[in-house]
Amino acid sequence: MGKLAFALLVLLLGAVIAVGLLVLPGYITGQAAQVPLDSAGTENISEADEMPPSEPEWAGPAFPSDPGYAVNDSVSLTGETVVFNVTAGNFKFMIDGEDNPNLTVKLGDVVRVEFTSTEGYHDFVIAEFNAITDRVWAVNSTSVEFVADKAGEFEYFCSVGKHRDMGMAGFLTVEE
Ligand SMILES: [Cu+2]
Repeated sequence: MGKLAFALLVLLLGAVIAVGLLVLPGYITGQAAQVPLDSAGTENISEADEMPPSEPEWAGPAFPSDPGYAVNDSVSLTGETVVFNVTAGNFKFMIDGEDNPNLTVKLGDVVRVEFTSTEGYHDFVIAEFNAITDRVWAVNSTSVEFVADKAGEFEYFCSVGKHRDMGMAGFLTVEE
């Protein structure tokens, strides 16, 4: 190999390495900067990871799967249907701008929850009544209806990921 060819090869290698050093770190940090942030400034990675679009249809939580309409015989229906329009975001439920409001109904009421995700991927669950909506992405709606056939205080929550622990929970009070 001639000296000139060797010098050119060295120059070429040097140029390739220099470009690699300059471009690669910028590329990597550029990728990292693209992690989506929610309004609170926290990283949104886990939520996106929880439900890749290719995941099979959710089979539902491991709660008893009796139909939600199995009304306790000793409870007489009031004939009233109470409708709650609940929206969900990261990471709270809202009704009329109030976060995780206390819901109150009477024993024997039919309860209907009209549920809309305005941000992220969520559901609405009250395990004791087997009340479980579909899981929906923003902006989509679903609903669930059940009979409040037990008196007491029952937690409603989002069963997606750790959303319940992250603040997506409140209470339904069923008054006798
Ligand atoms: Cu959620």
